[in-house]
Amino acid sequence: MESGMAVMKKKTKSQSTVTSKKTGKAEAESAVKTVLRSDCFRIMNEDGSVDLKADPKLDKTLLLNIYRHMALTRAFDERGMMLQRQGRIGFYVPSFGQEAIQIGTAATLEKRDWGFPSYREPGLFLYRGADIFSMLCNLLGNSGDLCKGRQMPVHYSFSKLKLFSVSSPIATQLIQAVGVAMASKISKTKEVAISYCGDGGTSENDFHSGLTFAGAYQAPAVFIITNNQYAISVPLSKQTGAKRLVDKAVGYGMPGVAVDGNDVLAVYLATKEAVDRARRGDGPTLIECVTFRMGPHSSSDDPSRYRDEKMFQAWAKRDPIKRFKNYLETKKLWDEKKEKSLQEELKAQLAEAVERAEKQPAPTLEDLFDDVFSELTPQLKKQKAELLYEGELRGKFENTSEAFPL
Ligand SMILES: Cc1ncc(C[n+]2csc(CCOP(=O)(O)OP(=O)(O)O)c2C)c(N)n1
Ligand SMILES: [Mg+2]
Repeated sequence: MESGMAVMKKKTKSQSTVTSKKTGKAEAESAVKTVLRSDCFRIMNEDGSVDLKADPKLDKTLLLNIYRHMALTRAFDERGMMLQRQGRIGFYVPSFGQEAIQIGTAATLEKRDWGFPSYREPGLFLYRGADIFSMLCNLLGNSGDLCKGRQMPVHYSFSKLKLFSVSSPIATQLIQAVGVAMASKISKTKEVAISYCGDGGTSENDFHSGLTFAGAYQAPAVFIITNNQYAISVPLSKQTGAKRLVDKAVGYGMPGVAVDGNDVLAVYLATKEAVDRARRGDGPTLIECVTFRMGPHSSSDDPSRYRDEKMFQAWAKRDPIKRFKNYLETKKLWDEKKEKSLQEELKAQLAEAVERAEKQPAPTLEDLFDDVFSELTPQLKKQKAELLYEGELRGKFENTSEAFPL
């Protein structure tokens, strides 16, 4: 079966006639170089090779765990897109090409720290140990979902892992993170709050409010901007007049670092320094991770209408997983045999979880009324009785599969 990435690529190619402005290969290459600015901190060269003098010599177990979770995130995204294309789920948001940012940052956190992801960070959940079965049940909206199917797909919620529920309105998670960080400072627990938003998210008031408070109160917070060049179809050039998103840090009185977001070692080191600084009581940091959104905005989007295929090809050469694999191979920590066995293991793990998740029954109609009020209001009691009566007339679990795709 073709991978989700391959499917996206093919689709883009066949529809590339829609693109109004064509870029030559060389132009695309130079456009990538302009985006991956020279001020971006990086450890690995674009082919994955590393100047051994600059090798951070991270622990072998950590390196392999990072690689495994980057591969798992890719496999999960591919599975999510395939399930959506097959009509088995209604909606999915892939994070293709952004694995280094998700896993490189997640790997710096301790168990006591807090994560406030956007909808494009499945890897943060996976690295913190979220159960794949539960994540799939969220996508299916069934009774195995911890939110009993009452959230949108990809809006995971794992409070036990100290990961806040994903919210759709962009950048709202930043002010939530700052609130938790300020609580940590007041109660001296040394817990750090990390939050994520996109380049588009930086235009939101919540970005401004969050960073203003964090700067003023020196909250132990780390802000990750995943600058993937697009907010749905809106390119970065239409998002801001700023030359670099990281420059916004100055206005909020905090240090800012720009990182090559396709270099997992650089992402890890920059975030680790920021997390350590926050834990020491030295305040917040803004990190701009520069990358490219390799997939569509969501399963409902068709990027070939506003992006040139050649940009995709130029960025594919800097694929963060390929790049890190090359590094591990150079250090004799990885080879094709290990790769094959990892891919087979991930495939089997996902297939088994999908099979189990699809067998979970739908949530009950009663579930709609739970968990909001300790006692239902008279109006809700009336609505519940009416709905249950209607449910009985129709058959409680009517087939709603015709309703997809959304
Ligand atoms: C407050 C708000 N405005 C608009 C939207 C619609 N919307 C959903 S995603 C998105 C683009 C966000 O882009 P970016 O922050 O760059 O994140 P990315 O999707 O690239 O990860 C928009 C405008 C929304 N969800 N919330
Ligand atoms: Mg974006």
